[in-house]
Amino acid sequence: MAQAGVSISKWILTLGCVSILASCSTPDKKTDTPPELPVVKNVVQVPDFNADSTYSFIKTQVDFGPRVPSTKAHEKCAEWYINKLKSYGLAVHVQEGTVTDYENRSMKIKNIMGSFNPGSKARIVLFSHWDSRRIADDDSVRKNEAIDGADDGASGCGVMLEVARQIAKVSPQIGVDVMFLDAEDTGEPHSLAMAKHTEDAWCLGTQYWTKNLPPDYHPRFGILLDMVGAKNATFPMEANSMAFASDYVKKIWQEAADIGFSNFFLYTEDGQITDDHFYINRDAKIPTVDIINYNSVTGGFGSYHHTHADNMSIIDRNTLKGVGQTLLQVIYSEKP
Ligand code: AHN
Ligand code: ZN
Repeated sequence: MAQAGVSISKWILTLGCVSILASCSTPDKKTDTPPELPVVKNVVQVPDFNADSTYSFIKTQVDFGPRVPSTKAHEKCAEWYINKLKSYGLAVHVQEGTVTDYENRSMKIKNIMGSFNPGSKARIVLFSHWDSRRIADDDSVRKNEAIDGADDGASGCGVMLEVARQIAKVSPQIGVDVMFLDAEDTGEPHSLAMAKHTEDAWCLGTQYWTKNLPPDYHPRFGILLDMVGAKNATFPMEANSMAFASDYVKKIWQEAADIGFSNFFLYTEDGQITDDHFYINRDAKIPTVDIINYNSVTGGFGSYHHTHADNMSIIDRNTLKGVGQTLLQVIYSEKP
């Protein structure tokens, strides 16, 4: 029903434009050449992204406790994602694996993919890591305790769940995957990184996935969400995204500008971040853009980053709305 409503209103809008033009043309001059039609931007009906719903999805994740691999909270949260995605009618595939971190700690991981319209060749994929960091190495207190990761982990996953909830109600024209990547925040603390800096200590879940990709998986492009919920967040055009997927960066930033979110999506190139998208671009060859809160002028990542301040109090519905509505805009304007 909802789908029919959308296509009908699209027709009404189109016919409306044509009839206005027809009535404006001078009736006395009979000519064979039809009046020149102005270029009207495609009118797409885009659902309303709900920031309250997203906020509650983030809170549910945080309430499980830090989602550190090989903990009870991690296990419970995985179950919750799976049930949630199934409840929206998405096909769910769970990739299980074992990875080891920079100190040879072994952990069981789950990369969880929800697929809307799995049969469609034309598709795009959203990514976010869902694990939380096991240490608060950038804090001055309780450095050895895991963080809530309300922004670093839960925010992107909350946005993906809300996207899934929306596309379940009104079908976009393309297939959409939402991928919950595990074990991203596994890198060494700065103290160790000085001595033996290994960039590949991060993004272990993604590195596992890119080495064990689903067969014949070629989505058009990907969008990684990393720390997309903090108050006054800013998302620069990040250098690795520009190197691998600049056309998609421009497309997404343009959609954001069109609907009034240039306060979040800055037209400045900044940062070069080894994030999940780096491996997805380089190894899986899916052009993927990182939407990440980063600003080199104000110190890089937010001051809450990898501290206990990364809790629900920094999450802002305006930021969630800016990101989520932009994503829906991108998804619903994508042609098969
Ligand atoms: C590096 O610092 C090399 N990558 C950080 C990516 C990250 C960590 N995003 C969230 N937490
Ligand atoms: Zn992190």
